[in-house]
This record gives sequence, structure tokens and C-alpha cells, in this order.
Amino acid sequence: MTDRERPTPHSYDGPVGGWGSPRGIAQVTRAARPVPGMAETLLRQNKQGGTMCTSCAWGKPRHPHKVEFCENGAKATAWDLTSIRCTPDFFRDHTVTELYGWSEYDLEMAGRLTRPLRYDAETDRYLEVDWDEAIAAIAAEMRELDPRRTCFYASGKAALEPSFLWALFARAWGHCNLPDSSNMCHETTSVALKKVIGSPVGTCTLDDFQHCDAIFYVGQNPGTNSPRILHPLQQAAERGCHIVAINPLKEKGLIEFANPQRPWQMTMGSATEIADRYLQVRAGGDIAVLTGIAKHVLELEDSRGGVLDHDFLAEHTHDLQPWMDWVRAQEWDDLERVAGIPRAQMEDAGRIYAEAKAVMGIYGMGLTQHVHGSDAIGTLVNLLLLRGNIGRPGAGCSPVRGHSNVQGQRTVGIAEKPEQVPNDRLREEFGIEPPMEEGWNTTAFLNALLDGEAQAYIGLGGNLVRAVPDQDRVAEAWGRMQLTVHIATRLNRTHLLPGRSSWILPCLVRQEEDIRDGVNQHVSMEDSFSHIHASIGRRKPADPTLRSETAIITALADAVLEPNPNLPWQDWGRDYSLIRKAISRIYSAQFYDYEERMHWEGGFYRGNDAGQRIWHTASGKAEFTVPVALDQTGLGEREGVYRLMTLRSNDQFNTTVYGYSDRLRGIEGDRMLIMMSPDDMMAEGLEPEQRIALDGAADDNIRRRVEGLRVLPYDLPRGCIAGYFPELNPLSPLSRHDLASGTPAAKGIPVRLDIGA
Ligand SMILES: Nc1nc2c(c(=O)[nH]1)N[C@H]1C(S)=C(S)[C@@H](COP(=O)(O)OP(=O)(O)OC[C@H]3O[C@@H](n4cnc5c(=O)[nH]c(N)nc54)[C@H](O)[C@@H]3O)O[C@H]1N2
Ligand SMILES: Nc1nc2c(c(=O)[nH]1)N[C@H]1C(S)=C(S)[C@@H](COP(=O)(O)OP(=O)(O)OC[C@H]3O[C@@H](n4cnc5c(=O)[nH]c(N)nc54)[C@H](O)[C@@H]3O)O[C@H]1N2
Ligand SMILES: [Mo]
Repeated sequence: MTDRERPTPHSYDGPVGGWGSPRGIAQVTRAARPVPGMAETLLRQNKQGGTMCTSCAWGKPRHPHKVEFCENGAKATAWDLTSIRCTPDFFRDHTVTELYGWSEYDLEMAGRLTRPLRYDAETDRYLEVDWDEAIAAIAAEMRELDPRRTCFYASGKAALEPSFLWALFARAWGHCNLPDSSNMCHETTSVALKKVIGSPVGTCTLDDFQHCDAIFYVGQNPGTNSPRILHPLQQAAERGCHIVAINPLKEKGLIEFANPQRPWQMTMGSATEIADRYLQVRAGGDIAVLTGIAKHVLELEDSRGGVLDHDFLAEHTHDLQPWMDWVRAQEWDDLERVAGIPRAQMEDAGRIYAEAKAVMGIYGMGLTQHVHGSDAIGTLVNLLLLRGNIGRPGAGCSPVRGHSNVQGQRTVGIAEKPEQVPNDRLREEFGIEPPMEEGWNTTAFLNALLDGEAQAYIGLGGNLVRAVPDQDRVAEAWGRMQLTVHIATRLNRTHLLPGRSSWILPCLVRQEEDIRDGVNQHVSMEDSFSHIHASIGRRKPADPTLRSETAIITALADAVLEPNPNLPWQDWGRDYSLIRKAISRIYSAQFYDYEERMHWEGGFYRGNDAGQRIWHTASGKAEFTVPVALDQTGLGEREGVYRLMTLRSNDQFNTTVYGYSDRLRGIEGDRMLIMMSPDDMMAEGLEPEQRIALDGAADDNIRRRVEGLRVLPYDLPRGCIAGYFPELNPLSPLSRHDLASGTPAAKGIPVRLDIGA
């Protein structure tokens, strides 16, 4: 083995944006074959009078660019507006058992669902049913069930109006089993930020990018998952703002960006450098690296003084001293070992922090999807607090949210904890008795499913079986439920695991017109910066009989619940402004003048008390927190055990796979692969492209395995490997999740290599 050459890591030569971006759009568009109006939809996207993109939740500027969409927003739009149809004929040709064997990509390529479908066990097929018949039959079955054993899942796309009604329907019926996609995503943020700064959401707005002089950018991949962030990042970098990236992968979007809106950058092939510091942390090493940075800030304060914002610390924070004692007690050797970063780099970042007037901390799944993810967020906030970097221009913490309305769904009541909703107002306004016991979040629902407790699943979008940990065990249990109902736009694997009674209710996408009583209806959504925007669709529906999510929810609620004049489901289904009126009565401090303000360019700001330095925490101040461990995976070192990070490629939206190109990482072909450091490959005697299997290495005696994975050399810290979600989800143990919030630990999955496979 000594004479073997070190494999060359895969990489992509071009910058993010640039010419690769239109080419990437063209490839997916060719496959999706969108309807002719797509270009018009894109030109109005994220602007007043247009449709808000269904891809990510990034903010929409008050002064939009001529083109305010990105590569991945265009792909998502092409996908939604495909001209391909998945009609009842398709199901005549294929049994459900056969379709379950299809890939994610092939299933979604069957096109938009057009008609309500009922599963027929005898023929193992989905058959067309009439809308009224479907709603009546589902309602009749629901009425036989115990609401507390039913799950209403929401994926984060549905707008505020249907989301509010979804949660209200659940509570009026008698449960708050309201898991949503954020339970696998930024629930860590909702719990950790709430605890330390008293706000469950970020404190920044888009304006802050113009005032900051350092950005700590932790565990988020902007080039793929929120490309529109690259514009403000580019402007900040050009102003001389330091950008310190903390990520085990050298993600292309954090390295350079060629702005497609700037002809000279496109013509000259030049690009802006984004991060001026890149800390290639080990998976799970963020608590250590951020603590190392903070430790150096304290050292600078001790040596030269004038570094900490003492007035802010005294007036606005709590428990500084125990935290400082703890930081000072940490040995550099331990911090270096756990972070995988040399002390000099942490000191350098500490100096940048200490010298910056205004600092933003931006983060994504690299922080949230770990066993000690909440502590990692707390650690980022500790650092920010040292110099009063919350609650003033250019400063704050900014989680990059996922689905386009996932933050908004929480705002309007999709929450399993009774204390997260204004129960008294719900009682007064609607005359309902909302349940006061805690309902199921995603992890609790899955445990109830595996225990045989869960009787029914009603899903508002999503592909839950594929998105969750322990996918194989969940899939096996899924069909034991009495009733499964999916409100969906396209076919996916979860739909192909029918319960004893199973239904698919197809719905409109946001870009399509939604005419109720002769009027095209607006909906609204909330972005990552707590701004609410109106959105309207203008494309003709994929099928004339399709219904909107709101129309489906109101019809079902009307059929399931006892009549109640305070819950005018039919009126709500006809005129969505009446739903907004109800929302503004329940959440009056934030949603006043909703009907008017949602049309403002850039949306209206719902406000954030932590951003005003009003702290709704236990102590009434921002809390310093000592993490329970330095290693946020909680794994420690074990011989032969690797830390697997499951990521998104540039050609997917969660479980929706648009294609097989991960262009920005230089990876093409199939998705059954792992990226691995060339040094680890040498040590393991692995050749590039060799196929291996991974075995789960959690200590719970459950066998977890994925076979047929191609090994690719990649620039990664040793001991860490990366691959794609959802293919690798069978390796992720349901029992490993953030301790405070239950968010699955999708970034620190313990695995062993099986090279003989
Ligand atoms: N095109 C597209 N856009 C999307 C999505 C999509 O699938 N496709 N999904 C949407 C959704 S729901 C979400 S939640 C967001 C997700 O957006 P991201 O938060 O960017 O999610 P991931 O792709 O999971 O990548 C997380 C990043 O964390 C890094 N990382 C992994 N482990 C660690 C670690 O231990 N420490 C640190 N510091 N970094 C780590 C990875 O290298 C990667 O760069 O994107 C949203 N936008
Ligand atoms: N291992 C691992 N697992 C993960 C993650 C990870 O990084 N690693 N990330 C997690 C994260 S951050 C998230 S958010 C979850 C995502 O989990 P989900 O939100 O459950 O999954 P999606 O893939 O976004 O759902 C796609 C399906 O939604 C339906 N759909 C699409 N658009 C619409 C619409 O407008 N309306 C309706 N009603 N239906 C629609 C379509 O049928 C489509 O097939 O996955 C999580 N799972
Ligand atoms: Mo997400």
C-alpha cells in the first residue's frame, strides 16, 4: 500500500453562480418540461404582485433585483410547473408494490398528481375517486378514530392561511399531534434560541448585511441551499467585511461567487472571494471551535482590555461568570483535538471577532442536527453576547431556515406544545377547548408508530418516511396504521406505503391560480427574517379539478367536526382574507393591518423582541450557557467509527431529486456514494470509485446498513465522511437526536466501513 498514490480529491473549478448556474437550470428544465408561463412566473418571483418562491425561506429584498430568483429556485419552479401529469392511467399501469421500488427521481418524474386517489388493496393500485366522495369517506373514518392517536404532519411549504387552519382543525378536534418538518431541521433553533435569548427565531434582517464587519458562517451551504444569500454576502465581502466560514467541507458558495446579475463578472470569468478565513472543523467540533474563539477573546480582554462590552454584559446578560470560568478552564489541547483546528486559527478568528464592530452569526444544519445541537447554538450566542452583538444594526444571530414557510407555520400555531399557542384566545374566539397535554413532535410520532400507538397519519405535504431517521424500521411499521392521507403535489415513496385505508389528495402549487368564488386568492408566508409576504399564483392549474391546500383542509374539517358557528370552514375556504382576519385577531400584536401590509415590497416585519434587547428568558436577560460536552456529536473517539454527515446535493430539494449532478462539489452520476478524506482512503486501502457498505455503529443492537456506496476522495477532515440524504437515512438512529429539541442528529451518524461488501 505504501506505493499507492494519494487520491486527488473531487472539486469543481468554476465559482458558484457564473455560467454553471444557467446550465444547471437548463438541465433540470429540460427534464421537467415546464408549462410555457414559467419564465413570467420567474420574473415576478419574490416581488410584489408575484409568487414567493417555494424553495428556501431566504428574505425578499425591499428593492428587488431585476431577476430575484436563483438557480435552485428556478429548478423548484420548473419542477412545480412541469407539464408532465401523473393521471389515474399511470396507476392503472403500475401496482403500488412495483412503484415502491422506483427511485425518488423516477416517482416525481411521473409528474403532477391530478385526481384524488383511493388505495385498493385487492388490485394493489390507487384508483380515481370523486372529490366529495373522498372527503366524505375520509371524514367518516376519522370520526371513528381517537384524535389523540392521529398525527397531522406538515412539511414547511404550506402558506400561513392553510397552516393556521391545519393547527386549528387539530385543536378543535382534540389533539396537538402536529409534527412538522422543522422538527428535523430548526427545532433546535426554536428551543435553543428561545432559552438563551427568549426568541425562537433569528434576530437579524436583510439590512444587517450592510452594517456588519464580520460574519461567522457556521454549518450552512449557501451555494446550494440558499443561493440568494450570496448577493448580500458578496456585497459584504466587497466592503471588506470578514467572513469566517466554519464547515468540514470547503463548500464552493463560501469560497467564490460570480454574480449572474453582473455582466462583467460573467464575461471576464472573474469571481468575488467570499470567506477570507475557512476553518475546516471536524463534524461535531463547533462547540470546541467557537469556545476556542471565545477563549481568545477573553485572553485579549485580559491582556489589552477594552474588548468586552461590559455595559451590555452587566445590563443584559445572566450567568457570565460561571461560563467565563468554564471557558478559562478549557485546555487548548482539548479544543484543538475536538475541533480539529489548530489553536492559531482559532486565535486568528478570535482577533477578527474582537476587532469587529458588528458581527453576525449565521448557521444551518451543521449546528442544529447534532446530539448537542442546542448547546452549539448556545455557544454561538455566548460568543455574540461578549461584545453585545445582538440587538443593534449589523449584529445578531441568523438561522438560515429551510422550507419557504417553515418559520411561519410555527408562528400561526403548528406546534405540539400547548404553551406555544395562545389557548385563551383560541377559546374565546372559536369556542373550542384546545388540548392542554403535549402532542407528538416528529420523534414522538415515530416512536408512537413503532409502538403501534399511532392510528392515522394525515400529511400536508412532505415525504416523511424518507426524511426520517431509521427509515427502514419506520417504513416497515407505516402500513400498520388504520388511515393514511396525503395532501400532495407529486408522488413519493411515503404515498406508496398504504395504511389499511389510504388516500392521496392532489393539490395546487403556489404558482397556480387559486380561484374561489371567482376571485384569485392570495396566500402569505414568513421568511427567515420574520417578514410576511403576499403571494399569488397566475399559472393555470395542472388539472382543472385540482384544489388548494386551504380548500382541502376546510372541506375535511367541515366534514369531521361538529358544527360550530365560530368555525366557518366553508366561508374560510371561499375567501382567504377571512382567514387572515382570524389570524390577525389571534395574533393581533404582529398581524395587525395584515391584509394591507402583506403587499408591501419586501414584506412586513413581524418584529422580534430579542432584536430590541427585550429578553423573554427565565432570568429576563440573555443567558450564557455552559455546554454539557465539547463534542456536539456526543460520540467520543472509537476505533474504526466514522462520523457521517448526510447532506443535500445541488440537484435536490430535500427528498425531491431533480437530477444526479452535484456540480458545486464536482460530483456527477449517481447519489449512492460517500466522500472521504484521501488520507483515510489510503489508511483503509480504498481505491476511488470502489463500492463499499456502511454499517450503523450506535450502541443499541439495531442492525443498520446501506450497501453499494461508491467512495470518492474529497477534501474532508479525517474521521468524517459525507453522503446524501435521504439515501443514507437507514443509518441514522431515531434515538440520536438533539437532547433539548429532539431534532435527529443527521450530521454525526456513527458508522463503520464494510470494505469486503
Ligand atoms: N436547493 C435546495 N435548497 C434547500 C434545500 C434543498 O434540499 N435543496 N433544503 C431546504 C431545507 S428544508 C433546509 S433545512 C436548508 C438546509 O440548508 P443547510 O443548512 O445548508 O443544510 P445541509 O445541506 O444539510 O448542509 C449543512 C452544511 O453543514 C455542514 N456540516 C455538516 N456537519 C457539520 C458540523 O458538524 N459542523 C459544521 N460547522 N458544519 C457541518 C455541511 O458540510 C454543509 O455545508 O436548505 C433549504 N434549501
Ligand atoms: N439524513 C437527513 N435527514 C434529513 C435531513 C438531513 O439533512 N439529513 N434534513 C431534514 C430536513 S432539514 C427537513 S426540512 C426534512 C424534509 O422533510 P419533508 O418536508 O417531509 O420532505 P420534502 O422532501 O420537502 O417533501 C417533498 C414532498 O412534498 C410534496 N410537496 C411538494 N410541494 C408541495 C406543496 O406545495 N404542497 C403540498 N401539499 N405538498 C407538496 C411532494 O409530494 C413531495 O414529494 O428532512 C429532514 N431529513
Ligand atoms: Mo429543513
